[in-house]
Amino acid sequence: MKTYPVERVRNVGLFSHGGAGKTSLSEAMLFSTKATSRLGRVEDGNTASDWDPEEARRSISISTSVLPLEWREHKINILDTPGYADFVGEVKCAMRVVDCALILVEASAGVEVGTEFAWRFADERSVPRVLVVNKMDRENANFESCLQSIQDAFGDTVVPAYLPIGQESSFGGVIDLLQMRAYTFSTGADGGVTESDVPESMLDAAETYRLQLVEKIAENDEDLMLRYLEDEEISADELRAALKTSVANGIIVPVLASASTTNRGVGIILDALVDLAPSPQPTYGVNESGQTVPVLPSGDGPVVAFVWKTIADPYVGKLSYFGVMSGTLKSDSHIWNVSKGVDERIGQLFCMRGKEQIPVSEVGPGDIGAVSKLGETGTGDTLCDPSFKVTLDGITYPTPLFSASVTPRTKSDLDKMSQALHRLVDEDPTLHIGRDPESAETIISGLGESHVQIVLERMSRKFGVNVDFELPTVQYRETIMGSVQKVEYKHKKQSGGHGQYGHVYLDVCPSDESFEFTETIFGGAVPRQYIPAVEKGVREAMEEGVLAGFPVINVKVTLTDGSYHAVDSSEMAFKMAAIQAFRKAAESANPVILEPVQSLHVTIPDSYTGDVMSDLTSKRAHVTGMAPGDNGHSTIEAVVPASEVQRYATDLRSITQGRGTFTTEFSHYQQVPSHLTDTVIKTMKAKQETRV
Ligand SMILES: Nc1nc2c(ncn2[C@@H]2O[C@H](COP(=O)(O)OP(=O)(O)OP(=O)(O)O)[C@@H](O)[C@H]2O)c(=O)[nH]1
Ligand SMILES: [Mg+2]
Repeated sequence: MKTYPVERVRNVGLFSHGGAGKTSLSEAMLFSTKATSRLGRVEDGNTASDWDPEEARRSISISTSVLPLEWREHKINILDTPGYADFVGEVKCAMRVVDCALILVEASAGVEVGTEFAWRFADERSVPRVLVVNKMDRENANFESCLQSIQDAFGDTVVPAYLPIGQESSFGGVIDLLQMRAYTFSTGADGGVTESDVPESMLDAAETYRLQLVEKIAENDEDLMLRYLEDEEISADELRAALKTSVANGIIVPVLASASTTNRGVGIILDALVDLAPSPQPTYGVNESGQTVPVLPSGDGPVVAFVWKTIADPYVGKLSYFGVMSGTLKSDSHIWNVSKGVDERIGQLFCMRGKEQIPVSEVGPGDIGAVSKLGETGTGDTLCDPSFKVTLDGITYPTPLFSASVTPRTKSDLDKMSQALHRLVDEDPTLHIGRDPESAETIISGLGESHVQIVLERMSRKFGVNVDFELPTVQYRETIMGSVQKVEYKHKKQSGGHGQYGHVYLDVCPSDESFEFTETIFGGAVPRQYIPAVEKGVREAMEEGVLAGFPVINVKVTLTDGSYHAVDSSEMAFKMAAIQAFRKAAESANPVILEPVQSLHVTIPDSYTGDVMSDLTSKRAHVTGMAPGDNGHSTIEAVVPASEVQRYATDLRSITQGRGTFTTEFSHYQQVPSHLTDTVIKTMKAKQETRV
């Protein structure tokens, strides 16, 4: 593929709610630009973008693909992102490097939660937008009501630039409102169009929408406004140029219409990307002295590149995808990773098209490429010329919402698991791997249940590591509700050989502290040097409670009396006596199980408050407050047992169709209700047996 000057490059991300047709559109674009010779179908698992076997199997995109194509002497890098909520990390990474967000909306559905997220992420980075009403050929497709839902959701910056002719099975063309020309689609899937006058029957509608569009354009261009008010003739090209400026400034979002699986309206979209979408723009970085400096997309400037994606390819190893913000990155060169403070060798550069790796000798300003085998570099890092060390903005990722504990199936899985998990984290910054110090479980956390499931399937397929996964063990605790005094235990072994003798009396009662230990020994009943051993014994006994083996908290233990043997007493003997005495005391001090309680902050559109509240009640939650938020959203504050919300990401998503978000953190412990205690003990015992 040839190198294009920056003003002829377009980096365009496809974003939408899951299933709106992004991959199908990218496939039609590749076919229309002759980058591919056949029109693949998502259902057949043969699209260029959904090349990962998991994607083909599930007919959804899981990670972002880069699909470069050439149209009208321009290079358009299409980034086809996943729409499924669990893969929002991929969406954020793509949004970080594109200069235009092409947001798709299904003509029969209107704005959905995925559309709102795409719009919000584009807002966060002020990325210019173009909207496409796709699936115009489908049953119940309705451009007007779809447009209404978009304008209701996102305001009047959204205006149609093209009007569809017909819808559902009669979707046969579009009207270019600036030129007032109609383009009728050919019947085949070749993407051909025939230009003609606007059909009589649509003239009024087209005039109305054209007026809206022209007024919007003129509103944002003083010269044009003057000429418009003086009824001066303004050419379509002039209007288009002014529209392009307004798109780049985010003040107009033009709407187009298409049916991507039948390749209708796709050429029009490609034209709009050339004519209306911005080319790569200057950005800013922070230099070594902390100043913000401009980074200009010029070919002969110092190289500055941003790594926005990493994949662990089983064959070429680590592949880092980057966008060049300044200069020209060359194969067989060296570059400075300013984020990690290391030099990196740049070997072979690639232009990626789906899974295809097209070797290139250089990647110019504003363009997107990939390089293999970088050492330390990860997603979010800035690479730059050592003479111009600047750091570019990183990427903020959502916090994990679902955790699972993973257990390798075989010894060889165990040997390979840790490395495989770390390669998966390299690929997916929204994944977290940890080890629970208490249960010794390996915990993987992600944005949802299917996210974790798919990642583990990927680990099995890509790295041959098979694991089982389940919800992590809930960190229960035990404590006592009653007090007991003078609990005695004598540890005595004096049958030949070195004897053991340790004898203690303990008072045990509840405490607000996690643990308190005191002694009121009188007259050296227990020699001072053995008292720390008694405390040690009590602490050891508290590691495994008498009810279910959970750690014991909130107790006060007082060593009140005891006796010793001049020869047979030892630290070990007193420790053993203390362990048994504490266990005895705990058993008779009304031991109970405590469950961890989380505080939960749930933000939802007001319309879901009732459902979310009743669901929380069914989870034994206690709502502590509710506060109105922005845009008709409210935040519910609650405390809820941790065991009830291990799958809250899934539950909240289904209650609110993915519009709810939540954060949670540990709050306190509370007693497990008596009717649940047996279940907790049984579950824990069963888990312990499987581990042995
Ligand atoms: N009738 C019709 N079906 C379409 C059109 N575009 C996509 N589809 C179908 O809609 C389904 C989803 O299409 P995809 O292209 O996978 O949608 P996507 O936005 O990439 O989905 P995710 O990657 O999961 O977010 C597939 O069954 C497509 O065949 C269209 O314009 N018309
Ligand atoms: Mg897709």
